[in-house]
Amino acid sequence: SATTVSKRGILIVIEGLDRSGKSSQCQRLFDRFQSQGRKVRYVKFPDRSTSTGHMINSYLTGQAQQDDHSIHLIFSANRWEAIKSISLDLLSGIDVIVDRYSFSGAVYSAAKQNPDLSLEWAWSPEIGLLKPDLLFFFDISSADAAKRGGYGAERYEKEEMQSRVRTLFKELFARLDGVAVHQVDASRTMEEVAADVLSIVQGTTEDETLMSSALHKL
Ligand code: NYM
Ligand code: MG
Repeated sequence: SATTVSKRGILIVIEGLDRSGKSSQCQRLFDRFQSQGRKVRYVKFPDRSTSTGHMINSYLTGQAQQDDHSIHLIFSANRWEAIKSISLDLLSGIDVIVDRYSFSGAVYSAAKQNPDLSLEWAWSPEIGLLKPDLLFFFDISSADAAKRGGYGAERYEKEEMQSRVRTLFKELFARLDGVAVHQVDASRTMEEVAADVLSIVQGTTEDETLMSSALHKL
């Protein structure tokens, strides 16, 4: 008469510059988990399908202007509105792979060089969101990223901006307590990066705790 308690899923986050290969690797990992029979979900932030996502998309594509604070909080709201569903999925044993998360949220805004948007200010609305069980930072220089077919036409896709974003990612990761980051050299081939990611994922033992803890203040 043993009661079976299924293990919760793990929350995997991949962060990095535009063109660092995050989406391709998230997709690869998703396919791999599926082929192994694991229950898995792929979430991408910003989620452009919701009403906050529509505002974000209009802003990124230059169709709309927004105050820097306002758009920052909308990016954060775009995560908060999804977090309940993510945590329910984790609790029901589904692994969740997340393409960009709070870390992008803080650094892209702080990289705008608006003196009102410090890294601390930009991080604050993320406090209380779920902490990833596994966090990857795909590291690539802005010059190498730009060589990959060049940046697109969206806001922020400029080499100077990306270079500040990269510096701020490193600063944020260095300052965050209790968040372990796996830095991956993303300038290599897709196969090399995938092999690294996979070996780190396989070396991660499932957390026995019922739910992952929350992100804390900087
Ligand atoms: N971005 C992404 C932000 O500025 N704040 C955020 O919270 C998130 C999640 O949106 N240049 C920026 C980073 C990207 C842009 O993301 C669109 P993607 O992954 O290129 O669709
Ligand atoms: Mg992009």
